[in-house]
Amino acid sequence: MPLRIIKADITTLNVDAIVNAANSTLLGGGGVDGAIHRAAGKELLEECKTLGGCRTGGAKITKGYKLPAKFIIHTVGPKWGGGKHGEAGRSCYENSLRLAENNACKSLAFPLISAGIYGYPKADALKIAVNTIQDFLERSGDEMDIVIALFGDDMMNLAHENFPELAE
Ligand code: AR6
Repeated sequence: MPLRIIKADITTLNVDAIVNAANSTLLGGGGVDGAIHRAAGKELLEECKTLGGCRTGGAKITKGYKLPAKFIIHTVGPKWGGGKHGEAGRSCYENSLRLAENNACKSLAFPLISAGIYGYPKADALKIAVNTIQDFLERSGDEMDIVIALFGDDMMNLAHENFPELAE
């Protein structure tokens, strides 16, 4: 199955690329961003400093350094502000998928962008993620194996409720 929802620490996944839920400086932060920078090592920050930041909804790629993943795709999710940001959420996934495709990635893992510190309602964030990824897979002919890596049992319960056919 080209899209699955799994429970995992994204930094441990052996895939071509993982996506980071970064901020517009691309210089690190808390949440999954902090975990990725800790696991990848100091060289990641050095490369990030050369990128000149990233706008909300955009994406930039670096090497994976000490991670099992070859690449890290850094994207900046929208901050929750009451429901007007669905498009920015979608473009995070679309731009990340495009970068992965352009770098010949065959496997990709996403965290649930904006669903932590940026405060997006988790069920909405998950629907945006699944819908946007499924649209991409349909267009591209299921050429990539994609997982959404969720952190914790509560998040997995949400996945089982909303997308039982995708959740492991
Ligand atoms: N693996 C998978 N998912 C994780 C991991 C992990 N190791 N760690 C956390 N999550 P967040 P955002 C989940 O806050 O909301 C940073 O400071 C987490 O439970 O990491 O987009 C950046 O620099 C949640 O469901 O990202 C930005 O300033 C999801 O990942 C800001 O946070 C996303 O939560 C971005 O906020």
